[in-house]
Order: sequence, then C-alpha cells, then structure tokens
Amino acid sequence: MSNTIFTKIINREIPANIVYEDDLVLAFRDINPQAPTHILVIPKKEITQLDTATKEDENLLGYLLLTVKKVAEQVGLKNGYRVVINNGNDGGQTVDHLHLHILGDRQMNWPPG
Ligand code: DGP
Repeated sequence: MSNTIFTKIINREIPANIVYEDDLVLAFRDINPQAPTHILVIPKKEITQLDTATKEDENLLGYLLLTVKKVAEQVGLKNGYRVVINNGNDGGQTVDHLHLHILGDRQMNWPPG
C-alpha cells in the first residue's frame, strides 16, 4: 500500500503532537481540529481503511478501541466524546491509513454532517 503521511508520522519523518504510543498503535493530535480535543488513533500496521481490514486484524481492531478509551481518559475527557471512522470516499476519508477520530470537549450533534 502507499506510504501515507501517517506512516511518516509513525517513522518520525514529520512532526506530530503525539499523546500515546506503544508497539501497536500511535495517537496524536489532529492538525485540523474539529473540536477542542481532536486526536487520531492509528495502527502502526498499514491498513488502508476499515474495509480492507481482515480477520487477521480482529485483535488489533479491538485494541484500537481500547486505546481510544485509554487516550480519552489520559487527556481528561470526563463528559464523554465521539469516536469516528471515516471509511472510503463517501465516508469522507482523506488519508488512506485507518484512523479513529476522538472528538471531545464540546457537545456533539446528531446527525453528523
Ligand atoms: P479523514 O478525513 O477521516 O481521513 O481524516 C484525516 C485527518 O487527518 C484530518 O482530520 C486531518 C488529519 N491530518 C492530515 N494530515 C495530517 C498531518 O500531517 N498531521 C496531523 N496531525 N493530522 C493530519
């Protein structure tokens, strides 16, 4: 798959405001925040989008969600938050490396745009 901007962040080829990292995942602040707190959680494995994840990624997908919870707690999102995965063109995905958005510190609306 293509080497996206997120791979460059993982490899420290470009800077990012990293809030959490371990062997499997990385979390960093979104460069174009849509809420006072906007963090992206990504797998270090290059998965293009949710649609291209496979059975082999089952544990990693669960781990990403538990990482969201851990990061939200770490940054103090006590009143809740929204988790978003934009998948593919109609989903509004712009970076071809699976990522989970954590949006918080404001009231979210429904339905989303
Ligand atoms: P999506 O639309 O779901 O593919 O979201 C991609 C997000 O990635 C978008 O909110 C902006 C963010 N983003 C794009 N390039 C960079 C970057 O170089 N650094 C950081 N921190 N975020 C980026």
